[in-house]
Amino acid sequence: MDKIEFKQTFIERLAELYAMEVSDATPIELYQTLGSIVSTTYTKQWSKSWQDYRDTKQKQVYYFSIEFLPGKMLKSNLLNMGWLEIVEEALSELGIKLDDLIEIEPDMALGNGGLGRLASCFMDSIASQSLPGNGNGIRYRYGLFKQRFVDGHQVELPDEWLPKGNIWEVRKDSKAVDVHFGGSVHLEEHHGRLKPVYHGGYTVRAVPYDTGMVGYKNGTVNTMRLWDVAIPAEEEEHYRSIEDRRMVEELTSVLYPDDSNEAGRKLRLSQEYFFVSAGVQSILRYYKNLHLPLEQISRYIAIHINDTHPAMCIAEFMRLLVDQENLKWEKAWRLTLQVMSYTNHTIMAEALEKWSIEMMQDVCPRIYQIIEEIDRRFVEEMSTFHNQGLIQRTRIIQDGQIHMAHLAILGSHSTNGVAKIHSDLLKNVILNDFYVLYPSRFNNKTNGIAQRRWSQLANPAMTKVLNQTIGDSWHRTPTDLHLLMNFTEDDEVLEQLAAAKLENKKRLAAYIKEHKGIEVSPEAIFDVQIKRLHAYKRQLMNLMHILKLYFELKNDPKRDIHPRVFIFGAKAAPSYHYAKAIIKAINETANLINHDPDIQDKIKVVFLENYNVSLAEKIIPAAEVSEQISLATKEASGTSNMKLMLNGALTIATLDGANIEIREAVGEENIVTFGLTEKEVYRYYQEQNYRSLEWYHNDPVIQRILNAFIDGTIPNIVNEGKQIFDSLIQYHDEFFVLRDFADYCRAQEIINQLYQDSRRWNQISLINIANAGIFSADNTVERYAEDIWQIRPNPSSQLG
Ligand code: 26M
Repeated sequence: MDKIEFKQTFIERLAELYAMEVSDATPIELYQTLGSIVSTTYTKQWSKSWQDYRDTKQKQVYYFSIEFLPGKMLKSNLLNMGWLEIVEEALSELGIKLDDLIEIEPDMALGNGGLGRLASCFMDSIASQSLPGNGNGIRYRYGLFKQRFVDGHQVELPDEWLPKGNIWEVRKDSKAVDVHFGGSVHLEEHHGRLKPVYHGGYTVRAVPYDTGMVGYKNGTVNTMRLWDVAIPAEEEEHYRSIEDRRMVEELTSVLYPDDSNEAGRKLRLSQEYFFVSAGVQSILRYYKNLHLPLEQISRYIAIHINDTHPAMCIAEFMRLLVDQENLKWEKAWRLTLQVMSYTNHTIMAEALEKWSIEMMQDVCPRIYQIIEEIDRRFVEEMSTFHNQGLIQRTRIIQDGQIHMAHLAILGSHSTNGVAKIHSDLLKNVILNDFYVLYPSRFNNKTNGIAQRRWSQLANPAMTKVLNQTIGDSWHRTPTDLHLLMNFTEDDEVLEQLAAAKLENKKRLAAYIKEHKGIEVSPEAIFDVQIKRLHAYKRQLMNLMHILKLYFELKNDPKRDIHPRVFIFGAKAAPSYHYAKAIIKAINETANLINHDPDIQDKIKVVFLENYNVSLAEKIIPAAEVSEQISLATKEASGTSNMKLMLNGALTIATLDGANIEIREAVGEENIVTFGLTEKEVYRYYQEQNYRSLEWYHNDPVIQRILNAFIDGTIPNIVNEGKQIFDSLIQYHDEFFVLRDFADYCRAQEIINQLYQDSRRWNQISLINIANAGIFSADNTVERYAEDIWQIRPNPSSQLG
């Protein structure tokens, strides 16, 4: 499609849809028109992709995830179709700014953070690598809450994204499946086999909404299938009361907003079974239509379990094979292991999913029976070779609870962590008992990011410099960013990259002015911490360092520091009071410092509201310092670290998660690390000799800062300040904030010094960009495809 053709099509489509001309149309109408052209264009490739997969019987992976976090899709679809530039120019010739239309689309925010965003980065890369892969999840009517600040407190508002119209989804009533909940089950003998007989309970209909996942200039369009719930027409009489109907509707109404705490709610378990059962049933229906022997299903189908939330896939697959397809248990179990694989995303104990037997029996009694049988056979088989201690620690059902991670590991052929250190911790510490039993199942797949979204799409200024300097092969081969290493001494390139950064900083400064009314200088260092608010991520340590600088400047207004803007973006789970206290403390500190004339704008603190994918796309290109300061061992991988380095930010980091691999990639001169190491953290655990109180008593700087939380220095935080103070002193500072604080301040001073030498800084920035290529999710999914899923690129995709 060329520009003239596109303009023609645009004018025609606008007339067809709205009987309007460009000059009369509102931005929403223009957006809908553009979206309609984009989606009708890729629809042909979409049906061709799945027909290819079906007709040539290619093995496909199904990525089961209770969260997907794609953000906005218009620009990324344009980019991947190779249309971005032409459309931008054509629209501008029609007097339309593409960026204005892009802003209209609501973010699809059906995820909390890292895990959901990773799933969406994978969807992009799977399609871009021409791999036959599908997403399977839930179409929540409300995504992650919208965050507002009222007097510095977080307030949550519902995310009503659907009424604004989702132009990308296609409802497929003909592909609906039924899911049964509740009631009771007993087994009856039937032709020499035990068959389940169901009593009571209720059946709901799962209706899929499919969204095209457009690959990067390769003609591949895959499917992300999200399930909505409906009452089956023939079951209407069972759902007479309003309560009954509401109970059904509730199933897909809202995303649980907690990414750290397993609350054990029945509705959550029902959501899990709902999308698992719908997904697995529809996969099996597809496979049976291929008319291949069931025994060979693992040659054609792989199912990936993203964290334990979809772990019931294992039991549901067994149910269908045994109850419906009449396979022998042993054969069904062999197939299940071959088909299933699992990724672990956290070692935080409170996030590990467990369900009580009663609740599982209540929600899906047949699934409970099957899990019980898996557990029984495991204990029986292991008893000949292994000691009871090991068996009791690894079995699925313990103390009346079902351990979902145990189910996921025992019922799959692969368990992976998301960064080297994390995978090693799984093997050697957290899941060591399982590693002893099944060493070959364990592997690492370091996370990656959708590189094109986080460079070309979010940062056109930098992209332009890169294209002029090293060509554009890095668009498809991200490791070609390494070509930039030939320019570490090229002043012109260094200046151009710095100019691009300055341009992005100016834009962010304007956004900050508009949304927060805070004036920040684009000459200041833009220091960014963007991620969910969590104690282990230690936003509090960042805040303490800000207070340290503040007190130093109050004492000595001439103190020589380069002006800095500290930028935060973070949502706290609504029930996570401690995290909310930290938000309030940051907001009040921001107020205090930003309005203090003594500070002369040397430090500014900006907490941007409602951090989401779209806001990330505004902040990251302008960032110069990337705060990755979790306590070592706690952040499984992190992915904002990768996005920020790709955009030329310097990382200030603990040796945690993927930070370690970032350091390997850039070299230790080009990252600033600090803090306890994994070994030191574990030594403290072993010897139980960390006394945070001593660090408070022995360090006057820490004392002054902590006192500020309780002595009124930071205003309006009487309760929050006390809660924070107590967490560090009375409750022993679980995440070693005081222990790491001095070293963190040392690292921050290195950053300050480095920035004085702008050439050196620009070089380091360039080196970070140059070495970000290995963190492309294109690479990551290639490893999954080869090592775990055993799927290959579609031979008939049109690469290039
Ligand atoms: C639990 C209970 C109820 C509702 C939601 C949850 C829940 C949701 C998300 C629990 C955990 C969830 O995700 C954990 C997560 O996001 N982990 C992050 O995964 C990223 C991708 O692998 C990593 O980069 C991060 O380090 C890791 O924290």
